[in-house]
Amino acid sequence: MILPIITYPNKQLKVRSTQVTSFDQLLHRFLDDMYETMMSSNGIGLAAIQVANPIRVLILCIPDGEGNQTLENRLEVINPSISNPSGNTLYQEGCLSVPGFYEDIERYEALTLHYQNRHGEHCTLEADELLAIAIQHEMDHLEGKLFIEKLTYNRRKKFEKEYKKVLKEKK
Ligand code: QAP
Ligand code: CO
Repeated sequence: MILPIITYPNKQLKVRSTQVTSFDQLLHRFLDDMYETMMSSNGIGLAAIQVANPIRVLILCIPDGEGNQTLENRLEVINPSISNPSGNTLYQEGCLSVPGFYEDIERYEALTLHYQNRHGEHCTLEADELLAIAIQHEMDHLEGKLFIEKLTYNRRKKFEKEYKKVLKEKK
């Protein structure tokens, strides 16, 4: 089932998400719905809060070298935390909740991700490149933060101006 995606400036996006404690069929169905929703909107990452569910869940599907989003790269991340962040990198980010706007954002270049999978099993992953960037972007959603909050004053003003146009065109 494809779920509606909440877009800025909806205040629900500011909510801090809470830990997942049951790894049951309800969660599995929700993860499947998130995946269908992300793929149908051409996304590479989605946090549960973006579909109005404030739980510490995010999914990712980073395209391979040929630009294909394969099932092998499908990643379901529950109750994540990060260790060993290193380096810095700039990437032009976007967000399904801020459609039509892209801007360079600074992130760690590499990190270790600790998380639980859909069965509640504890997992660890070494991430770099786009995967590391996407993890940081999606984990910000769990804290109620959007990438546009990392913009400088002037770039934020540029965003507000451009986004007004996006909203007008959608009406
Ligand atoms: C987060 O973002 C991300 O504006 C995932 O019109 C972004 O999937 C992780 C999208 C950059 C790493 C680097 C955005 C689709 C998708 C739009 C997305 C749009 C259509 C964004
Ligand atoms: Co986002």
